[in-house]
Amino acid sequence: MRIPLIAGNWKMNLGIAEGVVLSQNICNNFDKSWLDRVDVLVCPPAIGLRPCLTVFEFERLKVQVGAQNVHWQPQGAYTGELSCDMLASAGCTAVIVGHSERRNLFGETNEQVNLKLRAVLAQGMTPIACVGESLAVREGHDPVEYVCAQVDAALAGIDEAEAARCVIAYEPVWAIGTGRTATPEQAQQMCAAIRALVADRFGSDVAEQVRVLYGGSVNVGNIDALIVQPDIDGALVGGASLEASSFLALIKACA
Ligand code: G2H
Repeated sequence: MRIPLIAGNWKMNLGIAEGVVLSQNICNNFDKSWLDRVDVLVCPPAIGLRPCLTVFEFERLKVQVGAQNVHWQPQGAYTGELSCDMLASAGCTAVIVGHSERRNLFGETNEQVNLKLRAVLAQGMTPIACVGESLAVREGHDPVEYVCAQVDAALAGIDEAEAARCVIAYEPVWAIGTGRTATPEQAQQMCAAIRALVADRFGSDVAEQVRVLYGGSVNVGNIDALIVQPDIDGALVGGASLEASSFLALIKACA
């Protein structure tokens, strides 16, 4: 039985003070019994990781913090980058890798996503590997084949135990921040295909453990129809994670 995961991706929003206020507002209205049924993660900008985690720790609320990106090398001359060890030292337990904004705006390749995912696993943290097709791929090609190739590349070179610790987030690029969501059926079809691919590569036991999230304009109005899909194990949430009220409503809907 997979426990759903609601992960908030704050992207490049909220400075330290604003992030602490949002974290405190999440705590103030959080029903702790939800955590019996759903895992909750927030991914602030890197400077907010430790301050936000301090709020959750002070309130004794087991909300985890994760990073939005990482470099795969342990240290060295990589100006502006952060290593897995650095993120772990800030209390991070998860890292988003291969978000479409990283792929499209910063040229991140499938090979780099794989290096990052393997470094995150080696550190003992949870990688959240993002995959998803553009509108051009959805309309002109085979989106399932395209997305499964991204998953295959992201998970290359890892073993079954490592694969079972991965989270995969299906985020169709055409649904990100656009207000346009995939229908629950479209999302389910792709998440099922991803799970089938994991089963083919790592076995059905691993496929039953891997959490597959949906992301792309998830909000209070569409979460109910998404979370009841058998292969959707939660959501990676951008815009709706920036307000405590909407983020809490999403958590409650999955609890
Ligand atoms: C997709 C998602 C979070 P939003 O990028 O990863 O953002 O919910 O704003 O579409």
